[in-house]
Amino acid sequence: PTFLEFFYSILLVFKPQYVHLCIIYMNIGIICYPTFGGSGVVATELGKALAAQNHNIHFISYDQPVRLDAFTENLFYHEVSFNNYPLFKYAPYEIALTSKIVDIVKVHKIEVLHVHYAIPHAAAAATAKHILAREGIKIKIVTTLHGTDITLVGKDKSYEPVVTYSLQESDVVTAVSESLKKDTYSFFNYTGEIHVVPNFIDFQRFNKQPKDHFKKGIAPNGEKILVHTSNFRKVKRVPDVLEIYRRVAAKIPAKLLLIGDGPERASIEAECRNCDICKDVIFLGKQEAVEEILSIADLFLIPSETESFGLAALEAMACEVPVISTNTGGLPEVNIDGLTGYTSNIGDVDKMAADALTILKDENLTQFKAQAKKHSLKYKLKNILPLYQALY
Ligand code: GMT
Repeated sequence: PTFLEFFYSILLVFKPQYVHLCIIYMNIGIICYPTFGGSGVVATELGKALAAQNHNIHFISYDQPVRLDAFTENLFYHEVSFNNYPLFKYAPYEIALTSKIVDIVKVHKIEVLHVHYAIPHAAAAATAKHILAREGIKIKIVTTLHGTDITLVGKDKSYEPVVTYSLQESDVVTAVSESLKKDTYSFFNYTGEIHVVPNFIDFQRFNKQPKDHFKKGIAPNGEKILVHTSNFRKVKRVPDVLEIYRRVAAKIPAKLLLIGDGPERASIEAECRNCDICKDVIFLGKQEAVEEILSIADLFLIPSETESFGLAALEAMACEVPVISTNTGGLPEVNIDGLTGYTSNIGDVDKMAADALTILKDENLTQFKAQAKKHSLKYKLKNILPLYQALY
């Protein structure tokens, strides 16, 4: 390594909080899904943190990212709009995105494109890179894999050639957990390096807040409060959440709060209305201030079939809420079995309920809460941001 690289590595290890001082401010394009999903949240929070360090950040997406809520002079949003002509059966979003990337790179002198999610973002970035190269403009692509792009979409053989090509065309590939890195190597013919950069938390926001009045309203008789947050897709196994809750509520007074919305919600809610637990299960829908609800929770349930990291679990832990999860994907890297909660095989609702009851015992709960919080601190923004900056 050069002297500067050596100096930088030392700084990164021992004083990561000062790393930004030796970085030249860059023009960075961030391409992400704008929705409530974890990949959009990570991309947006990352962009905001980079802008706070004086980089110029340009978000490119089809809608304003949900967490991009405040004005900053060096943070921009460029909407990808496209017309669907009668000839097109499907709107050509990827082509509109590619053209937008080319335009923004030229106008704003973007040096690095950080794309979140392989399909179609990394593929569009790769095409844009080639178009720009023909005009003598060089850009670098950092692709971050978030999970479903690899574990679900990527496994669909019809997407495999494009995902492999997108990985090969990226200058840097990152994955959010060791598990996702392993899956990527096993599903795709990609031999380049994959850097693991986990999800992170902004502890200024995700902290246990004094919300006792709110807790009394939900659980007036001191019932334990169980919480689940998701996009209600099949992969989240929300029926397992209800089964775990049913077993817990049979033993101790408890309430269940369900946050989020998605394709499975209507049927699950309808089914819930017809059964005995209905009055103690509250569907809250999409919520902005998740941290306020987590602040009154005693236990977080995430029995997903696959989860590359589990940002929702980490957000819960940051608010001192222990976690019951499956042991799939990156979840065991986040939820440490026996310390921050418990992990189980997919669908083993009996064990998950028994573990939940163990955690909720008054003599155990305080310790589990403290351990969950302590472990979550490993993922503070200050620790993770320099890892991306070093890659840029
Ligand atoms: O959880 C989801 O279904 C949303 C999904 C997404 O693509 O936005 O989240 C994925 O990325 C998050 C951020 O890296 C991870 O924390 C989630 O674990 C991951 N979801 C799955 O793997 C199912």
